[in-house]
Amino acid sequence: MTDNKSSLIIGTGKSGIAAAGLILADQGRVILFDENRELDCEAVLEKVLDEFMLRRGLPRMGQDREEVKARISFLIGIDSLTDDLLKDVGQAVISPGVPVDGEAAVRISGAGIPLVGEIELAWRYEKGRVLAVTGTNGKTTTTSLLGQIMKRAGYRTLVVGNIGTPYTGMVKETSADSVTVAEISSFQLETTKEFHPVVSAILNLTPDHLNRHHTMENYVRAKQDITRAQTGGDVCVLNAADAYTEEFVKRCPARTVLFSSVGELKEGYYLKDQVIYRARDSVSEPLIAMSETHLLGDHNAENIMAAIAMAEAAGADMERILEAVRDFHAVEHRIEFVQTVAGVDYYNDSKGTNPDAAIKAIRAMVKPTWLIGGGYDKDSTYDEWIESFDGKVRGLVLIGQTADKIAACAREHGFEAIYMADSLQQAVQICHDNAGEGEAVLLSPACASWGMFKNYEQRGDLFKKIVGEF
Ligand code: UMA
Repeated sequence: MTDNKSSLIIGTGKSGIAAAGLILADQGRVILFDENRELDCEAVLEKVLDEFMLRRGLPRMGQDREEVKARISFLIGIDSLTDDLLKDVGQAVISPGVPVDGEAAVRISGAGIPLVGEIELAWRYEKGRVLAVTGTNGKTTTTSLLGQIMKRAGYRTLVVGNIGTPYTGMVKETSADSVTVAEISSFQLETTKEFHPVVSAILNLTPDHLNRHHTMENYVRAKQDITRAQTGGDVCVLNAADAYTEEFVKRCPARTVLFSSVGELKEGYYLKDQVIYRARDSVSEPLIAMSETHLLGDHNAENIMAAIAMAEAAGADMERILEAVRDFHAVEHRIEFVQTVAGVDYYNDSKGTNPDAAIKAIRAMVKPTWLIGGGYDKDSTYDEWIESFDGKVRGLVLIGQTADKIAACAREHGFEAIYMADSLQQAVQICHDNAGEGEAVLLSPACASWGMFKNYEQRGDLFKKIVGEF
């Protein structure tokens, strides 16, 4: 902070809490703003205080807690943003889920207050190097894998960002020799300016979040902004097989490194007959076969190639890189391969807690699939999910509160292969009894787990246990 004014934190989710903790640890004052009128301010206050104590390495109780409480206040609901109150605000830190063209942001910038994204705020404190991953799909897998690679290659590595660990919460731990591996969403990129990764990657670009970005052009621009502060001394890894990223090669301010899962390259990384090659000066050498890894599918070959390219550009040794790739397992509960039983592949996508996430899982399936869905009712609609089955789903086995609602929706769309189960155990058994060799079973419920389980992790763990017992 440049003066004594407060920082207004827009949004009090994970991002806002971490940003508040960072500013408070720097002796600043924060005003927490949220549009949710039902917000439990006491609970948020406790979380902010815990975050602050954690960042300062202090015990969670004590005098410091009282002192810092005095530097926190709340504004709830859009009407609370009066010009009078905003006079005391020096900057506003906007959470990724809050639209930059929404009423709150417009009101705040209209009052002359600079809007800073959570990533941009963290960047001001960064002491080491940053490797940043964006793209429509595969970000989390690539980020996790790259994090594992950099650790294996001996670097002090922090993994942050959209993956679920706010960058502002970790940045104080960076040092001149540390490497920050960051998953960055299009929402986060809308508000970056100086954020400067030495290596970036745009994995792929297909329409997503268009309700927020309005047009594909805006969405693509936001993603490309990962290179905004990069120069010729930096590297940007791009997918040669993706029309949007391929087109960016000519305009990218950083040196580009390409990968492709669909054709050989003279320079870069490519997949041929399920083997990943590296081509340099038109000479190719095989690096690793997909069969040596625990990941499946060409989309995962792309994630692996991107992570290898980024790590190599960051100076990691190829032996260590390949060791880490061989050891890496899919991110838990996210289209996670469990095992093959009697020729049937079982996948755990318990993290598919909404129709959108579940659609991605169905799309990733390459075999006829027995799908387990249903759970807690969040008032979602299931039409698009059912439409995404696209002839691939052999049977839909339903559990939980939403079972009847989903069944009715499926029938409306002409899908009749529906089975009802009273428990996850019974649902998996139905799949096991019906699935034939060469088929797959996928737990991807499109619903939260609440009501039957504590969280999606518990649901996914039980699924894996049941499969393990077959
Ligand atoms: N809020 C408002 N006004 C709004 C929208 C939200 O006041 O218009 C308030 C809500 O009432 C709530 C808070 O803002 O209290 C939520 O903020 P948020 O939506 O930014 O969520 P966070 O918990 O801070 O989590 C965010 C990311 N969420 C989104 O981008 C929607 C998380 O990504 C990220 O892991 C986390 O920061 C840490 O960096 C999640 C996500 O869904 C996984 N990302 C999207 C995706 O991957 O597709 C982009």
